Amino acid sequence: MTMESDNHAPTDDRQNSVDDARSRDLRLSGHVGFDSLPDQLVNKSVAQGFSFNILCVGETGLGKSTLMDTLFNTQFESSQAPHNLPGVKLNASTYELQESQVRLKLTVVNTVGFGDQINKEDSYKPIVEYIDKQFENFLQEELKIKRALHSYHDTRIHACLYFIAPTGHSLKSLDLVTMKKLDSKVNIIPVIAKADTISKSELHKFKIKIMSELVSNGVQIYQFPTDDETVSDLNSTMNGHLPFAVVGSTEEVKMGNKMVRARQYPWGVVQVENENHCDFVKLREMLIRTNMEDLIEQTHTRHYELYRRCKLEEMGFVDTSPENKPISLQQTYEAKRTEHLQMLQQKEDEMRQIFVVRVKEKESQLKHMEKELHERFDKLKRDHADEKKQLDEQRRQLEDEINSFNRKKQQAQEDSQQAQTLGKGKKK
Ligand SMILES: Nc1nc2c(ncn2[C@@H]2O[C@H](COP(=O)(O)OP(=O)(O)OP(=O)(O)O)[C@@H](O)[C@H]2O)c(=O)[nH]1
Ligand SMILES: [Mg+2]
Repeated sequence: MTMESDNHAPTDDRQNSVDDARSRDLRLSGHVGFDSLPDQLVNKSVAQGFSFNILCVGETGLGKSTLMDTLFNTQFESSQAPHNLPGVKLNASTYELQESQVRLKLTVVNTVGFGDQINKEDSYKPIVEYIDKQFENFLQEELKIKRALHSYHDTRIHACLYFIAPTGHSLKSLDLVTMKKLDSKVNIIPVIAKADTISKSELHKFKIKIMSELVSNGVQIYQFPTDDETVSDLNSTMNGHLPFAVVGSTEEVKMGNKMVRARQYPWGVVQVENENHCDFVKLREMLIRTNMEDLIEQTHTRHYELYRRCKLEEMGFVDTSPENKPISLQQTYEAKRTEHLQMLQQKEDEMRQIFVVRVKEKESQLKHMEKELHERFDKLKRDHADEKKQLDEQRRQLEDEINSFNRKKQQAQEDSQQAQTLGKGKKK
């Protein structure tokens, strides 16, 4: 056993980095027991059970449900989708499966009506929305004060089986657009559906064509991991077989003295689990038996991480300041809070100013109106006085006229009386 001694009293800084700097290899003198940690982990995981979620994207009637039934050797509930739906819908069903002691909560999500619309421009949207919604649900659970992640039913999509129609030509633009939109959100495993309908040589060319189209369009499909040396050879060989050409069938046919799952034709039998007939076994091996855990891990560490990062950045959280100094969540929160309060204060001030301006405006308007009223009143008073003056004048003139008329009338009367008296005197 080797032990280094350090007599220097550690400073605070050194204390912080002390764990890394001082970690030393020690040999144990006897059995301690922490070598059971992996077993403890396995037992705990087995007791907890596992969740796995598969999304099947593909045109109506391409054999999605049949392949799922074939892969899990069971009969999931499914019904034929009509071809006249106005848009794409997603249909999720969850099942509890058990094999030996291992419980698996499996969710199968199917696209319904995919590829059936005349305008397929928005076909990818419901799929992207569904995937994002599952990420969002997980993020919300993670951000809760009282989290229950150990009992949380994780519905994030771990694998997306993308069903390509066995045309033998090339990928449709719908396939390329959809895969491009999904590749940063989910592990895509492309499969050529109903591969029994295409000849061997055509299939070979078709596979090469598909892969080159995916590469030239920058579509990232899931690569089986090659870093773990126990499976690196198998996985790298399988990466070379992508996209898997699959055949599904729940029908059993007698071959020799064994019943095998197959599709029977007038000219022969296509055996689902025969590697010379199709890649079904390869798909099952890769998806379920070798890389299920990696698919779950990649979903969490790559796709969910990206969603989480974008979402938190959108909300204004950052890890480093513009000066490249680390910022804690609390600092960001405090800064955001101060910013928010300042904004509120600013808004309040602005509103107060606007209020004051409005009051002033109203006041001056009222004053102006009052002034106008006064002016009108004064004018009316003046007009009234003028009118009165005029009327007085007219009355005076009238009175003068009446007086002069009366005088004239009296004069006339006096004159006529005089004339009468004079006339009588002459007659006599
Ligand atoms: N030739 C061939 N036919 C298949 C294969 N898989 C399924 N079929 C047939 O294709 C038809 C549709 O299969 P489904 O599994 O219902 O297809 P689906 O994609 O789930 O259809 P929807 O859910 O209605 O969109 C059925 O008649 C199947 O028997 C296959 O690998 N090869
Ligand atoms: Mg179906």
